[in-house]
Amino acid sequence: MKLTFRWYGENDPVTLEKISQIPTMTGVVSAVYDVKPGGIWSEESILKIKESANRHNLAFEVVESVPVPEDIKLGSENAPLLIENYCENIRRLAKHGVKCICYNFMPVFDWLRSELEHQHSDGSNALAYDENTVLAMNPLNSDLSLPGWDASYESGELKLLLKKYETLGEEGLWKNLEVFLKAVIPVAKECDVNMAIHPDDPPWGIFGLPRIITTKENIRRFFDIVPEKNNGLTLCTGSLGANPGNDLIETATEFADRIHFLHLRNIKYTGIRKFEEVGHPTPCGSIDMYGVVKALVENGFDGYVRPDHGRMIWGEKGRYGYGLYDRALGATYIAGLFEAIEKGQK
Ligand code: DNO
Repeated sequence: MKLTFRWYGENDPVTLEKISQIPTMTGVVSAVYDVKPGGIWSEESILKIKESANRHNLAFEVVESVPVPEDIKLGSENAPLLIENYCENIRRLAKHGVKCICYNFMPVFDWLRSELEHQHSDGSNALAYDENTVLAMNPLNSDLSLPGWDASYESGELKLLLKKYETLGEEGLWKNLEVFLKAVIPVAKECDVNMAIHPDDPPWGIFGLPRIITTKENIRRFFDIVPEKNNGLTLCTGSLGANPGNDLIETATEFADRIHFLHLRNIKYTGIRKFEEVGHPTPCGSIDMYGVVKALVENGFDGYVRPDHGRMIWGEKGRYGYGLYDRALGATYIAGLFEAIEKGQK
């Protein structure tokens, strides 16, 4: 496996130097942040990330994310043109050494949380989710804003989008995903890039929005649309694992050869559709981190791995989920898990 760390670019307070000091770190996961979804990334911007990373002995082989614009997900009139732009981004990224692209097909919202600074008793804080609180913030019935999403949409625009997706429904979204995959995966294959869809977070529909990358059965359906290795998955333990009905070990075992990117995050269930994010090690939460890694290693996983969201600890303030300290602790824990499991196999 290759241990990586998310880096939000030159303005990220978690600098490349700090990232490079984390033991066994091999590369950054980043993106071009100043182009709107659907636009084409300049080679200059791509090269700039690569060269900055390389100056710190870090590779830039994973992009998270090349966002899929709403018009592709909705199958709007301009979807074919936007899909062509998407393919062009794959070609350009491949040309500069990118080997894996993470993206998602979640309508409107990417991740959703009810709290960004949930206080833990030890003085740390983290992201948390409580369905009752989230439902009370339904932007269709209220003007309450969702934590993390306040500035993203005008309320009128958001309501319109929600209505369009309600009409589209799950099968409509599957259809548009199929159109996208059938155009994009052949290009990825030609460029030797692995596409890795991120599961929906949380993995169920909300506010009437369809969500489809939610269960093992749906992931199997997703793979069957284009049965190529390049049509792969980002296994995100915290996202899929938010539904205790999702057996992560079974999922890891069945799909190991199609999992190109692994997001390791632990969460603790505190009720029905209620959880908080915790430290990465298994005993901190409800996810069997060891079990997931073991299932992957035993089934030949050899992809990229990154610690996902960390708590804010030691007084750190920063981008929610993406501070340095707790993610760095997570990284060394992950490196230890892999070393022990891989050596134990021999
Ligand atoms: C949240 C991340 C997601 C992820 C996208 C991938 O912290 O895991 O925003 O990057 O869903 O497209």
